[in-house]
Amino acid sequence: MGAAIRTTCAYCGVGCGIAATVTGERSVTIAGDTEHPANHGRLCSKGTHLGETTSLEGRLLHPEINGRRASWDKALDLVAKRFRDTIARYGPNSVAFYVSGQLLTEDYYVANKLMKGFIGSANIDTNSRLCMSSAVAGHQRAFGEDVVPASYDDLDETDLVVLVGSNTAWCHPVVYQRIMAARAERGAKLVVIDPRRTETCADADLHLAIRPGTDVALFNGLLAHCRTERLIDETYLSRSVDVPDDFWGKVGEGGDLWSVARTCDVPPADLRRFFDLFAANPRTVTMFSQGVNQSLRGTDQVNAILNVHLATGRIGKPGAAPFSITGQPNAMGGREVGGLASTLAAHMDFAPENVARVARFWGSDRVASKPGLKAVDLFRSIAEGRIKALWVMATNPAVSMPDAGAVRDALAACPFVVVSDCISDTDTGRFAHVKLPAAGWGEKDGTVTNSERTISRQRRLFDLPGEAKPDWWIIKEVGRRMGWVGEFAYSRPADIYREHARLSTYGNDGARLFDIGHHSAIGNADYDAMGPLRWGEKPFADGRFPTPNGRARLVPVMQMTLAAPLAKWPLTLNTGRYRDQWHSMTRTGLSPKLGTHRREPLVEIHPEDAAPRGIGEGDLARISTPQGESVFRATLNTDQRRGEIFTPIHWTDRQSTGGRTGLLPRPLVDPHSGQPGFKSTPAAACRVEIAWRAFLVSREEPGSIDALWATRVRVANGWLVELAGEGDPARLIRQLLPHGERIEAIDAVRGQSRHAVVVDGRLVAALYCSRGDLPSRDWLIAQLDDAAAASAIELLAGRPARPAPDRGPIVCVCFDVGLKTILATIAEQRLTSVEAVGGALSAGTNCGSCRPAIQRLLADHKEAVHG
Ligand SMILES: Nc1nc2c(c(=O)[nH]1)N[C@H]1C(S)=C(S)[C@@H](COP(=O)(O)OP(=O)(O)OC[C@H]3O[C@@H](n4cnc5c(=O)[nH]c(N)nc54)[C@H](O)[C@@H]3O)O[C@H]1N2
Ligand SMILES: Nc1nc2c(c(=O)[nH]1)N[C@H]1C(S)=C(S)[C@@H](COP(=O)(O)OP(=O)(O)OC[C@H]3O[C@@H](n4cnc5c(=O)[nH]c(N)nc54)[C@H](O)[C@@H]3O)O[C@H]1N2
Ligand code: SF4
Ligand SMILES: [Mo]
Repeated sequence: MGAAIRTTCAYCGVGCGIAATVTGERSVTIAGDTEHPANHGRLCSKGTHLGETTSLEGRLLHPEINGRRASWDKALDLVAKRFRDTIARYGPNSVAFYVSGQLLTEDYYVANKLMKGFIGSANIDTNSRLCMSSAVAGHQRAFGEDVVPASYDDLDETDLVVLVGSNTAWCHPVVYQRIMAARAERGAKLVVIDPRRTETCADADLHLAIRPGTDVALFNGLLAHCRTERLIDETYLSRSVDVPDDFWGKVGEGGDLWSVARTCDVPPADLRRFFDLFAANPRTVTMFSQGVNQSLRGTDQVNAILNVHLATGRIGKPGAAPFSITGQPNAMGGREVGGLASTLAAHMDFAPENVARVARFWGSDRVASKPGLKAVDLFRSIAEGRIKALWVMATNPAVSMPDAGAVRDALAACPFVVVSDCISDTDTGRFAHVKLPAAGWGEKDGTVTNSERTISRQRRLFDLPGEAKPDWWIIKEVGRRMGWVGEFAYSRPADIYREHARLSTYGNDGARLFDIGHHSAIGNADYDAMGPLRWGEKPFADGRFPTPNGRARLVPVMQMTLAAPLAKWPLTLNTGRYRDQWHSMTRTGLSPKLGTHRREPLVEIHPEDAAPRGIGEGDLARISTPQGESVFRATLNTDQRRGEIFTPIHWTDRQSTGGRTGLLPRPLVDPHSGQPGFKSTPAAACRVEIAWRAFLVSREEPGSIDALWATRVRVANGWLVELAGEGDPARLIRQLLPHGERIEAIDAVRGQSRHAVVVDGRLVAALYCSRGDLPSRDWLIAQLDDAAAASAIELLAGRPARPAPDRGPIVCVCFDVGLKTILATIAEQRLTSVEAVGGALSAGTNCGSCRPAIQRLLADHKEAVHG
């Protein structure tokens, strides 16, 4: 066992530092890096369980051409040739790259340079278009440059945190823990603005469950209130901010408290409380993410927030800032290299002087001179046959693009599709002519930049498996084979990082804040040893902004009138994330621990919307939109607003039959940023009539399942598949059960059957099918353990002869503590704090991701007891 290697978490934009100790060929123990400024040693459930995802299960280990293994030489030559030929025949805009905030900065830089610098097209867009392009566009409009003027330190110094459209407790858990610490230590206040009551609201002072899409009205209302209350910082405005002539007239319209409350559909007293909290606490951090960005008016919503901060001078000061928090581990690094189709490179746009500068720097006379196609338009162009060769890297657009069905059609129609991924069978990979095996987390080496502009190293822990190669290597090899040998002569990530640093400072006489010129000549050893480093220490602290006149701008934005619901599509579909899964589950889906938090994709629906549709708790519901339909298990709760439903984005074709969200959202985008409005799609819901339901517990992962509904997650020693269908399940059951000794009980009259398959005394699979209830899954899953020794009678009963108490769904995945256990202990021991629950059960004392859930259980209990 070697010394711990310092690296950065694979997942979210918090960018936590990890101390990883390699313990075997593909095994590693993970601890938080106590010296990393992003987390000071903390990790959430996903980071904590990274060690469960480093096996080679499901990995793509060799290049493939048309599904057959091929050598790297053949595959790279083919990619270079097809791109070259397509460009020769149809011009540079007939090809495209679709890349990702999950590439390292070095990978991203090379991809951007190849497309914009040498192919000569800006048709390189990234999944960050779906994620934060509205924040980028909002920053550019207000500040002149895409700079996030906040850092996590601000959370330690602020008196008020406003979370807008952000389920921080689940999606940025370590930042959430930092907010909790600020509350405990300094009494900082917390306001959450989200149409849903999420776990992030568990410990909030105030939750405003606004009508979706009314954030502009809310923040314009707040601004008008600030004006009435004389909270506008006139000195700051006159020194640092341009205010358009008609600004106050425009944003003040409809600004009285009652009409804002009506538009946002919140109690006026709650709104008043928010305004008062804002007035009382000049040190305010407003943190926002997808509830703001993923909207047809995302950019305006961003500017509505920025306006309030600029007008009250709450920016560039300790504890006061608007804070767009990034999603992916290197979303920010992608913005720095300029990987969006709408930017050129190193925070430069396509102004002629920038194009000339970058052309000089890269030594190319073909640098793209205008923006390329943004993601939704890019896939539409593929469908229309205008783009004829596409290279997808580190993203799964067949799942994550809006109207994913149409995206699949486009991929199927595209004459040449290359997919670089570490996983062999992804929904997008199924459309690839060439698949290239990329190095994954723990194998690659380079840098990422997190939400607060801190650049950290990801370091290699394992040897490259099979023939996998780092993305930067793959891209530069294609560049060289397309004819640009000297321009892509990198032999290590440090070579690329130095060039990236030089470009950031090249001809940059302070015009761009992004400048890491001090790393232009960093040596290989220093790069290897590099610690975390934040660029732009305190942006805008001097009241100067990177615009031509040095002043920021207030942008007059207006609340758009919301369309009335359509008769055929009376509901609004909101989509988002689960705490313990990451996007299309290619990696978190490998972890049994992470599989315990949510085992199925659920549709959350208000009881009063469910009742008239005959949908009950646990029923299957079909959600349809004009784009497509999918099936989810219904869960009824009043955390949802009436008229709104919520589904998770994680399950794919690979993981399910039927339970996919990606097919549903409409492909409409924000006019400024091109970001899709994923959070509100007109939808309908109905109950699905099923003849039977079943579940399968199995050591081996089953192949694709031909049932009405089947969704799977990883469990300890195997898989759990939930199934439901019409007609007679007998044939499907035969297909799903592996060979071995069968123990069976079939009750045809009651429509029940139970099957267990045993090989050498070990349970290899169990399938329970019924018209009604099914036994608990947990005990059966535990029987996959080699040490388990259940009798045939117990296996058929689906429970032990002397049953242990039912723990309920697992809340704390680190210590396997169930909901029912926690509730019982709270009641028995009269516990009143998360700490006390931790003391009694250990729950919440490791990674802390479940602390908001425990908080919520305590609150529910208190309500139940005190009425
Ligand atoms: N566990 C986990 N963590 C992740 C990820 C993951 O896949 N899993 N992905 C990472 C990535 S890439 C990203 S981008 C982030 C996303 O992080 P978040 O933005 O926190 O996550 P989401 O669940 O997409 O949506 C946030 C909230 O926006 C709310 N919302 C919907 N409509 C509106 C509206 O009109 N106004 C307001 N104010 N709110 C609205 C939704 O109800 C939802 O609760 O998470 C990152 N972290
Ligand atoms: N309905 C709806 N849709 C959404 C969203 C939503 O809220 N609602 N959110 C959107 C947002 S914010 C985002 S960020 C996207 C995310 O959507 P995607 O980017 O499609 O999601 P991932 O599953 O993370 O895809 C990453 C892929 O890269 C692979 N990979 C991992 N590491 C590497 C590597 O180092 N190299 C290579 N070459 N491959 C690698 C993984 O195996 C995986 O297949 O989804 C968007 N789509
Ligand atoms: S908050 Fe969790 S997922 Fe995000 S970087 Fe930290 S450990 Fe990783
Ligand atoms: Mo994202």
